[in-house]
Amino acid sequence: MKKVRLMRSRIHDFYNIDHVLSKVKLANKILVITGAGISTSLGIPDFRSSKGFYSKLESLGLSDPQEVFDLELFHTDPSIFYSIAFMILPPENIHSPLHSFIKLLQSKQKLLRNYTQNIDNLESYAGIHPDKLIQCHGSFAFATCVTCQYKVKGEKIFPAIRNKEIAYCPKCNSTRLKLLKNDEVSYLPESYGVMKPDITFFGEALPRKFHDSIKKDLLDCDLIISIGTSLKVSPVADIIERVPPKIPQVLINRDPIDHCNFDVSLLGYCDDVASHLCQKLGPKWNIPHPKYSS
Ligand code: CNA
Repeated sequence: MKKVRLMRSRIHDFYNIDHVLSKVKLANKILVITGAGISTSLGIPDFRSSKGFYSKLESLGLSDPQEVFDLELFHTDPSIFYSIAFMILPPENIHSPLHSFIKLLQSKQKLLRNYTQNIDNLESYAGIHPDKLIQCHGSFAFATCVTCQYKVKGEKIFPAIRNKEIAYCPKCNSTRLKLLKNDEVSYLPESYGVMKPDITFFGEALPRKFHDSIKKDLLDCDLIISIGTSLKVSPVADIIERVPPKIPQVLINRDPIDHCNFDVSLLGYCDDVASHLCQKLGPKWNIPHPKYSS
């Protein structure tokens, strides 16, 4: 476990790990914000760390790695996304101890909502209830045809992703092939009949569920815990700014976050920090460690 370090305090009576422990004990409406860091222990790279996804893309010669998730570029050339998506393809039936920690908060009736920026859908394997979960940037759970909106389970397009091939819509593909054969290719958009995973690209609106919930949850919550995110992507990053000042805010992250004013920052690997907290919270706070779901 990396050393737990305390940073600046926002309000006077909430500034150390003991305060976090007592607040977790008392709270019953915890708003948990999560990001890629809660899945890195399973081998899924995050985006912005030195060994993250973006650094890998840079070595592939992409000038701005975020372009891979640009909606316009996807329509112009879906092969770019499909050539690298295998790198972030989520494993199935697996979750981290940190996912178990969130599930434990839910089981103890303490979880108001988990706002996750992750697209790996691992929260569902951990048993986070759909009502308790906002997948702010969508997920790989489903994929939709950009032409006819036909929807399939995400797993259906995983083989194509693994093979670095574009996944085509089972309904539109025969028309696409016919049009191509008839030499009408110049009229055919590159993305005709292409399946797009239901993840939110830059240039797309966040799912409605996010906007419907966040306003009320900010008024209702009694503790915010932000875990494994650099908080660099709006509007999720803005949640922290919008929290009423009386609500204590805790960060659990490997690296410090300097642009937000958390009351307490517990710096370290989130699985370890969560285990440490649970150990201190007592014997009824056991988080299961096996990473595979039963
Ligand atoms: P990010 O910007 O890459 O930040 C990740 C943060 O997590 C960094 O601050 C790291 O210090 C921290 N971190 C990494 N590993 C650990 C760990 N084991 N314990 C604690 N902290 C750790 O990623 P964000 O989530 O902030 O950015 C939002 C993007 C990332 C969303 O749009 C996601 O869709 C996207 N993303 C998701 C996944 C996934 O679903 N697993 C993977 C990669 C990227």
